[in-house]
Amino acid sequence: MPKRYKIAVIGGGQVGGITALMIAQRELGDAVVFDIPEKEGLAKGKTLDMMEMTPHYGTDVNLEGTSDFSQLKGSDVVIITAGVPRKPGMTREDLLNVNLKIITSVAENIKKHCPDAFNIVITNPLDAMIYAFYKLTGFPKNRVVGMAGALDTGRYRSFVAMETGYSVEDISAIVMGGHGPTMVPLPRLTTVGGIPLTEILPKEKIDAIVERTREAGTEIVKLLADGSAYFSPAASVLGMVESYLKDKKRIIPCSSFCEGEYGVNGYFIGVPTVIGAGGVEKILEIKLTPDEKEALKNTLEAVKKAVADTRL
Ligand code: A3D
Repeated sequence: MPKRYKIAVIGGGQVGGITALMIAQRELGDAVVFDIPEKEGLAKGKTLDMMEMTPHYGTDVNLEGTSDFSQLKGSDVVIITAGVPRKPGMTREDLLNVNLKIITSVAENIKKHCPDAFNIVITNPLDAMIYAFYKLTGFPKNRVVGMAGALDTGRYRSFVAMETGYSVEDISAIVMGGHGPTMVPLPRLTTVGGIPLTEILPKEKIDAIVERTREAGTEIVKLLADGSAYFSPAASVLGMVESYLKDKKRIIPCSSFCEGEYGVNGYFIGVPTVIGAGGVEKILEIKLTPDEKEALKNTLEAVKKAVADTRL
């Protein structure tokens, strides 16, 4: 029988709200937006407003806001955006203590009410929060994944498009590693319409793009002055959700649990990940140059430190 999917969005703030909006625009499924009791009105108000938007898109989806976890029962996908975002001058790690408490409560409740869902964590510091969610729920590794690489790669592709003037559609790239300044964009594997980027732009320009990508989140935090990016993070998670629900088997850089891949054991880190009906179906291992390997080792140290701070 044809099925209508149910997608739970935890946290109805900026990222959660825009994610629900995009789910409705793409008619991916019905969405339930969960927030704390003090923000239930916000979740209900935003989703009602979006319901009243659907005639303009011609999309038939049901959207609801709630502060009752039991309303999430039967969700196929859970997207976790609950948590405090950065303010200017803060690193993602500064959010650890407050967001760890939030993730702990979310994990307990998701385990109880949505034991079979595919879970995507967005809350920062991502490298630590995805690990915490995995440990606290005990869910299998194929059903827990972090959204970071999709966003970092999208940012990098935008900067390449801005610099070259060519269509963003034709820019294919990958950014690996942790979600922070140690991330590893890979210019060697970047192509523009099939042509290596290294043949299109001089080294200094590519280096500048790599640097800007590493600090892209901070660039937006400084400009907004009161929170972090939300449009591009929401768009980035949508591709992951769609690939899972439609079994598309897209290769998306995701924070996936590695057990030996790239020499990483027992940590989530950004790697090329195949997402299909089985969730995280496979991590693709590519041969890295010695410099790239070194950069990955460096980013793994940052991930390990963030994870150690969770004491889990
Ligand atoms: P914001 O607009 O403040 O929304 C967060 C929402 O979470 C608020 O509505 C809160 O009420 C809600 N919340 C707080 N505690 C709970 C709880 N226990 N259960 C459910 N909901 C709760 O922030 P935002 O949407 O801009 O950002 C959300 C998170 O995503 C932050 O931690 C950001 O740092 C993070 N983020 C990560 C990325 C990545 O690429 C990994 C990108 C953008 C944002």
